[in-house]
Amino acid sequence: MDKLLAFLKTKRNPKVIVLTGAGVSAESGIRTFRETGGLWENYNVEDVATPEGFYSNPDLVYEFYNVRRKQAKLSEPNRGHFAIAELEELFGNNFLLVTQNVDNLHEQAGSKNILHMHGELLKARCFECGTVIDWEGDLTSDDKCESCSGPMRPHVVWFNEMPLYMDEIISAVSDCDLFIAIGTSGVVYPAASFYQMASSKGAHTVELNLHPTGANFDTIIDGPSSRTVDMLLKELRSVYTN
Ligand code: BV8
Ligand code: ZN
Repeated sequence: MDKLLAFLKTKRNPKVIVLTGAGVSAESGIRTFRETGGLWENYNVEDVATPEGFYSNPDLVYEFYNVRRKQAKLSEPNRGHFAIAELEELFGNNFLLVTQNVDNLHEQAGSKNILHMHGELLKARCFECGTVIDWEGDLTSDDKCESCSGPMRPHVVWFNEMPLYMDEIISAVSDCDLFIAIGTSGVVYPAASFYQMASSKGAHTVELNLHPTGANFDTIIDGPSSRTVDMLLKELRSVYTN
């Protein structure tokens, strides 16, 4: 952490970005994707998380997200989510949370400035007019858009679809002082490239993961995020609590 603290002492009001992945929700009982027991062990990505998969078997895809929506609704935020919300309190308007997660555990833990770049499980979107509405129950092919009666889909970004808020994210990543990736395997692009983008503009990059991913972050803290975010928060408070 010494390198991190030395860097931060040169920054009075640092702009901070946190990028989270499925690992942050793992201790809330939500399965990750690529670990043992992960989602992709039981499902073929192409069948359930691509537009082609949807068109060839919509009911399988509706059901895949209905199962995950039910699971997400039964889950509670864990200490890692709450500690990330406290990071936002520490840095105020200079803080942005970009999440790849489609659950709403960050919101439940009090995070405010959040961009769900891969969409949100508890929302549905009209295929025709793009209207996005809250959706808590099961979604099926019978459900139609209230505005134009078009068919509805989960408001989730599938593979080979453009993630959401990319312009906003890229400009924030290119302008941040501290980039913290928490609980992501760094496999999925473009999210996986953000830390290098931040680093190339002079940011200090930090990885919090159960096991280091091998990516070359400046600071690496391994362990469960329910513990490691608090470790980082303590160090950051020692520099920034006025
Ligand atoms: C796009 C929503 C272009 C769906 C998701 C070849 C090379 C490079 C790239 C590509 C390629 N071929 C195709 C691509 C592009 C592709 C991609 O990156 N593929 C990868 C797999 C090779 N990307 C895309 O398609 C993206 N779109 O590129 O569009 C385009 C351009 C122009 C016009 C149109 C389009 C879209 C990607 C979004 C796909 N949707 N999710 C759903 O959720 O069902 S991705 C999915 O993966 C989730 O969002 C998830 O969040 C994300 C990343 O996974 P992680 O969150 O990192 O989860 P994972 O299980 O992998 O890892 C968990 C980590 O947590 C582990 O490291 C573990 O150690 C750690 N952990 C576990 N427990 C804990 C912990 N850490 C801390 N504490 C713990 N307790
Ligand atoms: Zn519509």
